[in-house]
Amino acid sequence: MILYTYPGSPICRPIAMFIADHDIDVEQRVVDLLAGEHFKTAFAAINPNNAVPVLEDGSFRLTESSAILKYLADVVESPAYPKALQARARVNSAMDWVNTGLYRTFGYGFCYPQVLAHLKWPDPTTQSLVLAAGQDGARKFLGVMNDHYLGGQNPWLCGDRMTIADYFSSGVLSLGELTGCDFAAWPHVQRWYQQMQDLPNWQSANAALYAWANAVKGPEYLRV
Ligand SMILES: N[C@@H](CCC(=O)N[C@@H](CS)C(=O)NCC(=O)O)C(=O)O
Repeated sequence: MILYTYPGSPICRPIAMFIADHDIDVEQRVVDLLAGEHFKTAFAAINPNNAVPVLEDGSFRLTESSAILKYLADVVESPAYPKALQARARVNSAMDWVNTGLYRTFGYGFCYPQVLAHLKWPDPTTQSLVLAAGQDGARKFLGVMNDHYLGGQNPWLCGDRMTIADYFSSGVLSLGELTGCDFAAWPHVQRWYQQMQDLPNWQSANAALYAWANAVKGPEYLRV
């Protein structure tokens, strides 16, 4: 299989970690987003959305990070994507929650506009309003993650086992490293994020995140 990827991406890193954890034979081809390679004809033919990740398994081509994690988990029959109907539905639900809620709010509404020039709002008033709304929204999502997903007896997002929902959400939460966020106000989230970071392949799968955090270090960013 071939994975078109970008090492800093919060939705590609969880896939890289899953591949490493399960020792899957996947060639990872970096698409240089900074150089605009994703807009060139060759890659646009692979993904007309001009975005990574893309997985190829022979002639089968799959876009969307969440779907790719699920596909890979099924290929290797990983217990991280349970087969039992309701357990699987719960994982799907958590991943949709991350993709359409947490990522949109914490990533696009809060972290990215602070560290990515093309996602900053040129007008300072708009930028402040966007960040204030993003901060509020992110706090709400972190509260839900803390109290609903990880509260009680849940060591992992979907119960007592690590699932692909944990992989997926750890990539999104790790964006907080860029703006110096910590999750001390949400102790279950903080404990869970540490648990993810302690996993053997975390450092190698996320090396580009730390390089990126280092490169944008300096300004006093807004934190959650
Ligand atoms: N919904 C897609 C989103 C893909 C996406 O936006 N990927 C980013 C990397 S994190 C990208 O390639 N962006 C290209 C760009 O910013 O122009 C997925 O989950 O795979």
